[in-house]
Amino acid sequence: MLFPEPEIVEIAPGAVLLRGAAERVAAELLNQIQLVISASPLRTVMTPMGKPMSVQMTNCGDVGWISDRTGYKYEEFDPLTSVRWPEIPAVFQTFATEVAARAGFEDFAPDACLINRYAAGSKMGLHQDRDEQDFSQPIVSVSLGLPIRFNFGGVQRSDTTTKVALQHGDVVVFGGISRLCFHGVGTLRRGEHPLTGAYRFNLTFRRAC
Ligand code: MD6
Ligand code: FE
Repeated sequence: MLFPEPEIVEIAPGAVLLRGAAERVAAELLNQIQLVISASPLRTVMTPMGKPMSVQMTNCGDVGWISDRTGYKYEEFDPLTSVRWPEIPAVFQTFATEVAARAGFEDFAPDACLINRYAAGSKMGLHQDRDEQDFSQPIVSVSLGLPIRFNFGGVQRSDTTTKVALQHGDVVVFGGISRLCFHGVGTLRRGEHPLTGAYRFNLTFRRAC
């Protein structure tokens, strides 16, 4: 499913960018994203501080990541529909396992996939992904549609960040000693992409349980 040799750029030890690795499956991923959204709609969530996040989100998988006034957590049921999140589509699962292996993480089997949709003005501040059970498992992140700037820091919030432009089809895999590094993305600029229109989608695959 991958290009034979996606260009691999090391962002930090344990964190790599596989440039364009999702380009050939992008249309299929986007079709499946729409199916997930039709079952568990995109929604605006509140941070524990009581502010709305600028990114809209939904999930598929055994558990889904959500934020509300009580904190960040994984839930088996979609609080909006009160039923389980849709299953992770087979093409997502196969792709995530394949790119993780390319980055050196064999047998990655995600049980959660967060779908974020960015509109012009959406951003994501520096954060750690630390709501999962097993930090030996990496995270796979897929960028689709409009480009954005990715900021990758260290284990302290104040550490300096490496900046990388994430384009349509780019995949970031990070684990190992980078697993708990702070990261975030800049503000999405207005634009038009042939496959996603005015938006950027980001899929993040995790082993949560
Ligand atoms: C984004 N990404 O690309 C935000 N988290 O829209 C993340 O927060 C992220 O890219 C964990 C691993 C990879 C990521
Ligand atoms: Fe993250």
